[in-house]
Amino acid sequence: MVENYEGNGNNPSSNGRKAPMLGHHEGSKGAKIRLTEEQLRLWFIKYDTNRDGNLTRAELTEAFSRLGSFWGGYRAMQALLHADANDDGCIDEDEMEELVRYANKRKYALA
Ligand SMILES: [Ca+2]
Ligand SMILES: [Ca+2]
Repeated sequence: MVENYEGNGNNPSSNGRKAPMLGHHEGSKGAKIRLTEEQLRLWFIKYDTNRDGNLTRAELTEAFSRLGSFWGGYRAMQALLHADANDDGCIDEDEMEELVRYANKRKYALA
């Protein structure tokens, strides 16, 4: 007979906060903070460097690179493929939501 050790649902850690401390030994980047969709939106808006309301591929590349992506240019291209609905090569305000959703799925975090 094999006993089922997961039989009871009581989690002994549920009454005390058992904070997972992973930060110090996880690479050299330290703790990361996940960005919310709203923060991502503000982030991308910040990288609309010429303030024309559109994020070009160059601006997206910079934004993704600063998010810690080693492949900012590649990410920018992928983001455009996902979010550039009218295929004009940049993200306008209407397409921003989809861009944010795409970026959020990649789980970007500030180092
Ligand atoms: Ca722009
Ligand atoms: Ca577009």
